[in-house]
Amino acid sequence: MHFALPKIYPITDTRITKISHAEQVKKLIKGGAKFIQLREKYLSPKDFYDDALEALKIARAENVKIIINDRIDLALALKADGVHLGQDDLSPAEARKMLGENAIIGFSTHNLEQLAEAVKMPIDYAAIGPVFTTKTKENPDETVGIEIVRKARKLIGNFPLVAIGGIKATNFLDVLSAGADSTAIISDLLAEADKIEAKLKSLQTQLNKVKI
Ligand code: TZP
Ligand code: MG
Repeated sequence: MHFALPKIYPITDTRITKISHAEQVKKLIKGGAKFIQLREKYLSPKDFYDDALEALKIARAENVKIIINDRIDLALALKADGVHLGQDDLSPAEARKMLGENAIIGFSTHNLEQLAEAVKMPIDYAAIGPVFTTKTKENPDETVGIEIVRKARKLIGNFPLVAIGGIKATNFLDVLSAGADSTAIISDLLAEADKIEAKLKSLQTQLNKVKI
């Protein structure tokens, strides 16, 4: 693997924050983020492209990696570091063909069957979720619970695993202890736009106090 998954994996959201992806990236980088996913479900491709291009410029200058949710085409046009794909997006195999060996490709799964299939694909990490109830995703799959993280870890050995969905300051350490390499967090990190940096730092402080 050519990159290390951070234990805290921030994902941007313009509806929650009411600020641009670029502004969120600035704040997240100040908070210590090294790897960020841009997730945009509502802006036009053009508006998202412009915002993401700005975000990428900021990230590049700080050696921070940016991957794009859903859109291989935009990832390619933006020369982003990779993509995160869902079950209904173009496949990871297609993404690998288009983006090349060095791209970071993540893939979402919602149960152990999908996860078992995912680890055979040309991906850099698999995500599983929603672990807990989430309000951020429209029409989320069924909540899988923390137990599935333990089962997922047993099933896939040391394959890189991200847990997502309803993860917050009060439960992320439990999710990491259950076997996730990384916890992807949206609303708990972004709820107050002017506190994003402080929030990420406080998560990191919590993390530094324990051995996981
Ligand atoms: N995939 C599964 S749950 C989810 C996604 C994108 C949303 C996670 O958002 P939050 O606010 O951290 O629950
Ligand atoms: Mg998707």
